[in-house]
Amino acid sequence: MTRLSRRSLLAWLGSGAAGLAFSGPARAQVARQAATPLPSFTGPAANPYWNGVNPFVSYPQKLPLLRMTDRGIQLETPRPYFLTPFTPNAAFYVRYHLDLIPNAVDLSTWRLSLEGNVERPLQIGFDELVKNFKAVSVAAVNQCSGNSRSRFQPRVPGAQWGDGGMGNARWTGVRLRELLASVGIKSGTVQLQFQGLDRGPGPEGKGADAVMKSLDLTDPALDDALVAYLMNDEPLPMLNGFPIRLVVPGKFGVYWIKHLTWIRALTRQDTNYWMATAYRIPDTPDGNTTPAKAASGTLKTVPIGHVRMPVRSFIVVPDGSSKLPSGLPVRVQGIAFSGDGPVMKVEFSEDDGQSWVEATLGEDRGPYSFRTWEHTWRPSRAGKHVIAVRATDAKGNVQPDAPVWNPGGYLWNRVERQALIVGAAS
Ligand SMILES: Nc1nc2c(c(=O)[nH]1)N[C@H]1C(S)=C(S)[C@@H](COP(=O)(O)O)O[C@H]1N2
Ligand SMILES: [Mo]
Repeated sequence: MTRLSRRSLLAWLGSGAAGLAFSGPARAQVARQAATPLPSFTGPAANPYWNGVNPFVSYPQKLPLLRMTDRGIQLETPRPYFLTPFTPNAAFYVRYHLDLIPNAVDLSTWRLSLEGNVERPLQIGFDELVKNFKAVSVAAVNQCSGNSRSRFQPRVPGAQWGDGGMGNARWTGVRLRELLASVGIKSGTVQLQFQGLDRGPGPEGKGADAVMKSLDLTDPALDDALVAYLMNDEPLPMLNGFPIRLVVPGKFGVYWIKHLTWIRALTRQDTNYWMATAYRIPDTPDGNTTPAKAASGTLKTVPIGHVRMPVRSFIVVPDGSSKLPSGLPVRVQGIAFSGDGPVMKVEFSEDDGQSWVEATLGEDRGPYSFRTWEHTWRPSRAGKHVIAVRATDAKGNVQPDAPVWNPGGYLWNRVERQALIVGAAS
């Protein structure tokens, strides 16, 4: 983090503003909507998987985002915000499972609780967390495991995300391992459980009324995990987890618990609804299976936390919303990322994935960040073109051109395409 932003946060704490927390209704305030479909959907060469036709909706601290559902709140980031490597906080997507989300947190009484199988249980205040522990920053992509679920064939239930169920930010906070060391994790601990402030009648009732996610104590992803209080050098928007959230670089967003308030050392595997029933993937290569196998009832599954986010890349512009002038070069731009080691290569195809050339990578902002890329494309002819992009990560994983299928609608990372029309010379 920049020293400046940490200093200003400390000043903000010192000013007493911390006790006031944020106000403004964040819940069930379904505000101004624009029913105008997005250009990229209606354009001559539509790619409905970016954006779709959902209405724009405004929530506190947010720019108009695409409404997926409002109970719980799910808002998708429109495509143009992915033109920059860091997704603005006000445009960052939002995903909640439950209805009762906080619209203010009083930092004078709020405490993060470290409990369970620990030597010295701790209740730590926000300002102590900021002042008494070393601040660390990491650029990391937060992606919902169901991002792009709307592509699944056959369709699966769940939020029908286009590609905007993801975002990249610079997260600043305290290393989880350092916090754990300060309370002393006792032997016999197998998992750490994380829980936030939101509540509500969950799916299936039975103990699902608070989202709780757990990771193995020995999971190397926890070495990189932060308890974050800044997002792009500002306090977290309420809808993204104010005052703190867990950040687990490389893992899907479901583990990035918002409004984090309880960390528990467990002596046995967590069997709560959010681990044992929800967010499970087939225990197969790439989490792939078939509808028939899923229906058979014999499919063995594991929590999605057993895997890291597969490598993906996206074309952001051009978006197909207007004809491209013929005879002129086209600057194609996008982003790529992987939860499993940095992106090493991004390739561009002008012929629907038949032949590939290497694109130029942008600045390296760390292994978990969006990596921007660009390519100057000179269309050889007028008419319809389908361009494509694919990325390769440091482990040698390359995006497949075959779609994945599983009943949860998780792990989509097929090669992306964009149809375009190059205008005939006049
Ligand atoms: N407290 C809490 N944290 C949560 C969730 C939730 O419902 N409650 N949803 C998770 C899921 S499934 C995702 S994809 C991410 C989304 O993060 P965002 O809303 O900040 O974009 O938050 C995760 N953290
Ligand atoms: Mo998610």
